[in-house]
Amino acid sequence: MPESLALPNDFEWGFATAAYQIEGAVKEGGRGPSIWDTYCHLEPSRTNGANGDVACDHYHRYDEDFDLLTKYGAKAYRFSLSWSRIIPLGGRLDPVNEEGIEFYSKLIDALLRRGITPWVTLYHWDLPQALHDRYGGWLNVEEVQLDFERYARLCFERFGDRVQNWITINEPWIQAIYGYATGSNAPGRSSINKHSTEGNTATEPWLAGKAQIMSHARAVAVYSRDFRPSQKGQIGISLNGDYYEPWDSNEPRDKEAAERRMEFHIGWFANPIFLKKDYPESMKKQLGERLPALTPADFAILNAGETDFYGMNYYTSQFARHLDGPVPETDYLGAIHEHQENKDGSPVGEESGLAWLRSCPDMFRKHLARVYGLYGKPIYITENGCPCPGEENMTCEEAVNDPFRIRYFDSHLDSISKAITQDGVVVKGYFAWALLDNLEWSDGYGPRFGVTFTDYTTLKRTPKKSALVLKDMFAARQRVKVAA
Ligand code: GBH
Repeated sequence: MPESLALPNDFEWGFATAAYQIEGAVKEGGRGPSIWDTYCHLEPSRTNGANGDVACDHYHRYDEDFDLLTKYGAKAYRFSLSWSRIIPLGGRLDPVNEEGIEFYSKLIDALLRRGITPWVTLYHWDLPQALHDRYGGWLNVEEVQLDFERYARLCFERFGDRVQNWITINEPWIQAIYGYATGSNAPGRSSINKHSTEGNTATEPWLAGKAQIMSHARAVAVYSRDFRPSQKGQIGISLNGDYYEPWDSNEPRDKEAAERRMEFHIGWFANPIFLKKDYPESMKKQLGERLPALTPADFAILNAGETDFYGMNYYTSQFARHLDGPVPETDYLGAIHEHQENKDGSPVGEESGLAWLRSCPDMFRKHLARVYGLYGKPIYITENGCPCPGEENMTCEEAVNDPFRIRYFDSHLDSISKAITQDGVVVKGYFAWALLDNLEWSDGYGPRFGVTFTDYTTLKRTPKKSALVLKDMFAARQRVKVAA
């Protein structure tokens, strides 16, 4: 049998962040407000009083942060651009903020100087507030896709000479569902959340989903026609979604429930984007007219470009149990219950520092095989990580000793190696979430996902042990030869 390496030598790896979670400096350099600035300053607070006004102050400290990347041995770094730093009002006829362009340009150069490959996400949940006010933001499918297209084109024009790896949108599912169904993320719209005064959970998330699918499609069409041929880069999208197993493995309806849950999570976006096909049948059946149709004109746009890779944000897995009886109009899970234990009481994985996140490396391997089998594109893990049990209440001295996180990384890298060598899955890169402890959205500054401890009073950064071992974990797997 021929031998192959557990991980290929050109395997890309590094750390990830997102603009609003780390930058701060929200009123500097001509930046306009985003829906997250507004959401974090609502009264009463919906974010435990936290906001991104200062965050990690990365805006002023990026050089220091990139020195950390060098120290950790990272080959690549994934970060997002704040749309409203670049176009403060967001729209296609609105002025460009040259100071914002200049900021990201310097940041990209600072990475390249260190030999670190930039991976740029155009959108990580921070819609310009002006677009929300002007026409309802992600609820206005026709308008927002044109504004996103212009924003994307501008970024390709200004940064594409140095950036060859693009991610259009981070986790459109979270933007649509948390933003417009549960209201637990900006813009906080919901008809089932007592804090939300506006919104319609039965209809709005499905519009926000279509708006993001079409915004992605337009950016990819522009990149394919006008930029990829000369800039020779690649473009993808980062989708979240847990892996689901049936709660009762002997119950066919639970098996269907598990599959349906993943269609509601992933197929919603991946069918149109990667397969150029309609939404999954299960969604059309349950949602009917509330799911805005993809028309022939939409497919013409989807067909005008090619998405090069599947960005996978993976944290955890769950069990799915079918729901008996009528499905409420506000359901967005696909008529299932989610569980962390199966019928026999076996837990899905070891507990981390957050209730929703259990460590499930074996189901990660199955997830990789399922996604690759269905969509057939090279996969980059664009986020993977966890807070350690109890870390929220630790001092810096305690938190830097993070064996739980080290084991989490190690076991998930093993799953990737097995998926590649034994299951034939094409996985080409891995980004640990996150470079720094940062603003965990509506959970505030409590949960710590970073490989670097951030002291939010002094803003001092201290590497945790996990930051320094990833390099060796990759090197070891790149030396190991396995029979293939
Ligand atoms: C990613 O979202 C984001 O891209 C990133 O910005 C974020 O910091 C990171 O993960 C860590 O969370 O059970 O009600 O407490 C992951 C999406 C959002 C999925 C929170 C799980 C649990 C909410 N996650 N959600 S709850």
